[in-house]
Amino acid sequence: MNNNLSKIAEVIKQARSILITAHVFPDGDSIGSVLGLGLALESFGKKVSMVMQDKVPQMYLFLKGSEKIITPQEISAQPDLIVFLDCGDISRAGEDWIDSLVRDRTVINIDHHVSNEYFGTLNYVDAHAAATAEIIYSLLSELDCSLTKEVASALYTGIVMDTGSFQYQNTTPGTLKIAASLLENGVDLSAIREYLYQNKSIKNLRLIAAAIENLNFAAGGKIAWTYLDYKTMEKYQALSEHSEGIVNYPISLENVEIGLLFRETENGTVKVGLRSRARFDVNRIALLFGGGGHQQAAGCTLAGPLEEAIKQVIGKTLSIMEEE
Ligand SMILES: [Mn+2]
Repeated sequence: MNNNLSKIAEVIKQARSILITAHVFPDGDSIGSVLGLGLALESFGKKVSMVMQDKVPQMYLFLKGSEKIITPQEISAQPDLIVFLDCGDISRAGEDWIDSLVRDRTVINIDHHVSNEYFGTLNYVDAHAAATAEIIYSLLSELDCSLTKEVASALYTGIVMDTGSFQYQNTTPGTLKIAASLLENGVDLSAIREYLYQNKSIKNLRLIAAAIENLNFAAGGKIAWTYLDYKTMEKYQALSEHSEGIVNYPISLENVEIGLLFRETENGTVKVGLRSRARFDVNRIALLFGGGGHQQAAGCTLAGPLEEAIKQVIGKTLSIMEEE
């Protein structure tokens, strides 16, 4: 069950030391939400620790305050409140560090994934919010917090990235109103465009080329899938962040209803990204393999090997497509 945002604002106001975290392999929304809330709470005089298990990808380092995001090993303060952002369950924040920390502490869970497990002491999950950053915007207005340029830019980045620049189905009139208000509060649109879209590394383009080379089809062209094996990642010395966005290529083709990217990691596990148009719910497929996400964008991880992961996920995708 959801608590209301005013209750959550109340609990935040009472806390002195607050730890804010988000999911592993951080994306624009998780980083933007952590920074938006973290910087705003710092301005209230709170002791804030912004913690992420994985490094902030290069492309987001332009956001002011990103240098304050620390790893779990660097945590020095004992928080009296822990806030999870953009995490469907506790383990999304990582392994080995978070479980002992949440024990006996108040946990606030703010998220927009349909698959959210309501694991917090207080929960606010809005699956209709395009981004967690959208919810943070509303929370900050509950807190009567005026938006600085830094906070507005962080939240705007989260919304831009989770809506595919306001293209995806999740973009609502409310999303655009919030974006408008963020622009009014000093977001520098051309700086954000350059950092997010005109700042790609050659490694990213090499991986796109490889993914297009590996493109396959099923269900008479309604499913398009591709893969990046670890050999290819190694060949270009690419990190997982260099494969960001590639999952959108298969779904960009005409007549394709579901697009998938399979990426083999160093330890042999396979990360699967799924995208769909309005007609199919890829969250259902991701859930079958212990993952989750949204109707039109979801993900999961399989043990591997790569060929076996492809066989299993494409098999389930075919049967779900037949059902719907
Ligand atoms: Mn998100």
